Amino acid sequence: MQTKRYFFENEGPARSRCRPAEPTAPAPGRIARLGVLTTPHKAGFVALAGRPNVGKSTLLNSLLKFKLSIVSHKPQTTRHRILGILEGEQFQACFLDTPGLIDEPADQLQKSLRVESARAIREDADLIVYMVDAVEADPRKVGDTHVRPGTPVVLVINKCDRDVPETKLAAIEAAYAAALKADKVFRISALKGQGVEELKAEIIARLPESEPFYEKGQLSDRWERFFASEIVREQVFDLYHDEIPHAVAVVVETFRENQGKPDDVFATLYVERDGQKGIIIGKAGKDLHRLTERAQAMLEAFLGRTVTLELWVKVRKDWRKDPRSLKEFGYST
Ligand SMILES: Nc1nc2c(ncn2[C@@H]2O[C@H](COP(=O)(O)OP(=O)(O)O)[C@@H](O)[C@H]2O)c(=O)[nH]1
Ligand SMILES: [Mg+2]
Repeated sequence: MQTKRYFFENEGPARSRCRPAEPTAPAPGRIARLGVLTTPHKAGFVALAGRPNVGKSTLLNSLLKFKLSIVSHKPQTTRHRILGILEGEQFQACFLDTPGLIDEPADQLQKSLRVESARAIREDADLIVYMVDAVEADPRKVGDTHVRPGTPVVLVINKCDRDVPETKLAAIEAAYAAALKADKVFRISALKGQGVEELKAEIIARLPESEPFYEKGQLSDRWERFFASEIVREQVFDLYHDEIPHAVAVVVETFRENQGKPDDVFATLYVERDGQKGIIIGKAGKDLHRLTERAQAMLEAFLGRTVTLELWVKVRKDWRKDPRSLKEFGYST
């Protein structure tokens, strides 16, 4: 089995760290040592764009055949730009899963999510995979797509496993393809894997010639502790309702590998009000216990080793409106 590595030293924006400072001369089909002309290596950044909940993270996981990005049926689950690397011998596609383009941000956190998404689309992408939901999309409300003129766009209509009339699909396709100047359209189901291989082939074909940006074999640029906090957050989205999941930030305080014993992962869940703390913990701590058990099992499956997960709950009043707390919890402001 291929070994998975998730992290790269010195976390930071992918492009600033990995792009060469000066453009390098194009490689016109490098000559291998024996004088045989080899196919040039291709590599590039592919932004997954679109509104929250259209299925961007599901597509990323399907492309990677590995669950890297957390998914839930509730909107705004993804809060960070997540890099997922798909590679072969001659290519490296660096996917940027974005939180999504929220129409009307309600607080500082949502504003930050929107800015982060727009930035990934504008600055980092060699190719944009713009996704719309076959059921929810309204061809009359295309809105601001944030796509920079000149960036190639592939339009993806997702959730085509759902029952949607052809006339509606055609109208969505026409409206979005025109607004985005997309030259290719795919109808897929990221959930069922329908059309994903064809989309993948198209993406790889469009990558520019380039050396790899990341060491081969690497799956992401984040530390394992980042994925630990995401896995806890995903379980919060799964187990709690209404406003609760949106009001929770997870900070991993300790991630310690222990020789011959389970790793220690200690994390704090920040909520906005005392009442939310009570709900997370539940009667006699029952709900927090269930959350801890489930998140621990998911984390162990992700890491492929045993861990001891401990969770604490603290109140940080209205943290979603407070730039300092947002920064402390790892959100760009
Ligand atoms: N029926 C159907 N549901 C999907 C499909 N892709 C994603 N979903 C669901 O849509 C919801 C949002 O997916 P997610 O990947 O988190 O969307 P994101 O916010 O764009 O990243 C989840 O409940 C997914 O299971 C699909 O192809 N078909
Ligand atoms: Mg997502």
